[in-house]
Amino acid sequence: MKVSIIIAVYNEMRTVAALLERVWAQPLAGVTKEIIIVESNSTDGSREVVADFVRRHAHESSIQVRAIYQSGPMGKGYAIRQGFAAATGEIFLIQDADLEYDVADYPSLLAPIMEGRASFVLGSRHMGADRWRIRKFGRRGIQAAVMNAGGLLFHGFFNAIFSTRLTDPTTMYKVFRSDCLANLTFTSNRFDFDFELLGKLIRGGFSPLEIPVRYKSRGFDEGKKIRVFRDPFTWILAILRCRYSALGIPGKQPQQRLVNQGVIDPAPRNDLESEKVASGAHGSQSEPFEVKA
Ligand SMILES: Nc1nc2c(ncn2[C@@H]2O[C@H](COP(=O)(O)OP(=O)(O)O)[C@@H](O)[C@H]2O)c(=O)[nH]1
Ligand SMILES: [Mg+2]
Repeated sequence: MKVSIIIAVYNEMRTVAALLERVWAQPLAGVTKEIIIVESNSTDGSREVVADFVRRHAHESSIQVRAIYQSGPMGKGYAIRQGFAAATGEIFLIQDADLEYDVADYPSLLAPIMEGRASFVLGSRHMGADRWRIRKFGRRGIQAAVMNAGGLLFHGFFNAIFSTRLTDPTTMYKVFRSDCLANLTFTSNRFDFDFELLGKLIRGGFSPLEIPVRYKSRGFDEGKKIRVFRDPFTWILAILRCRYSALGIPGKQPQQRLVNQGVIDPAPRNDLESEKVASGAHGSQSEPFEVKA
């Protein structure tokens, strides 16, 4: 069995090198790892870190590493969807490029799928000790408390709309058999994609199994990219839209086609020539891609 670990990276210089090495080194019994990094032309050096990681590991046969280089940031959701389109594993696992979650949780997240007990697993931050105060943000206690309360509000809203009792619908760790996506199409580009993916998988008949995971929150001063005055509205819309609109069964709805945003290895850099390639202006390396789901 192969697991595709899909990592969205934009301006994560503080953590991306450590995260990639941890993902690489995390032992996984019984599965092959495929690491797919989607990088969006970071301005802080993250692209060079990704390119270096890919170069160093390109010739390993045990773990496949690939990068998709976008010409600019189009949102985490867009990046993950592009990763899905390139992934070849039987299991997909979404990983952020920060260190908020712990890759040591991979084995317990994958086990239920590998053993055939579940098709879809969520890593829940709300099942362990200290389960309601997951964000602390050091001295910014009030900000953290507001975020914690907001998180619970959204969880409650999601559960009410979908008639579920999930403890952590907004977790990053969404792990599922790739064939669960077979009949689904997606349109969300930012963090609303989290809700769209979850909602559509649930409507597709895959109810998630929740497994407790570790979590150490980072604050906005450490690179968090959610925009408090922008993103929550897109989440409400995404929850309502994916609960009440068509699921996107092929034949009834054309597949989402996203053209000329990605280039799969070899790594282009930030210079002019690579920009042309990355934007699909010319060159055989430029491949339009189609979201598989
Ligand atoms: N490739 C890419 N990654 C992004 C973009 N926006 C956010 N990300 C990544 O998405 C992940 C989650 O972002 P983060 O701010 O930690 O969100 P949170 O943990 O859900 O609050 C990080 O790895 C970001 O680098 C984007 O436009 N492009
Ligand atoms: Mg994060």
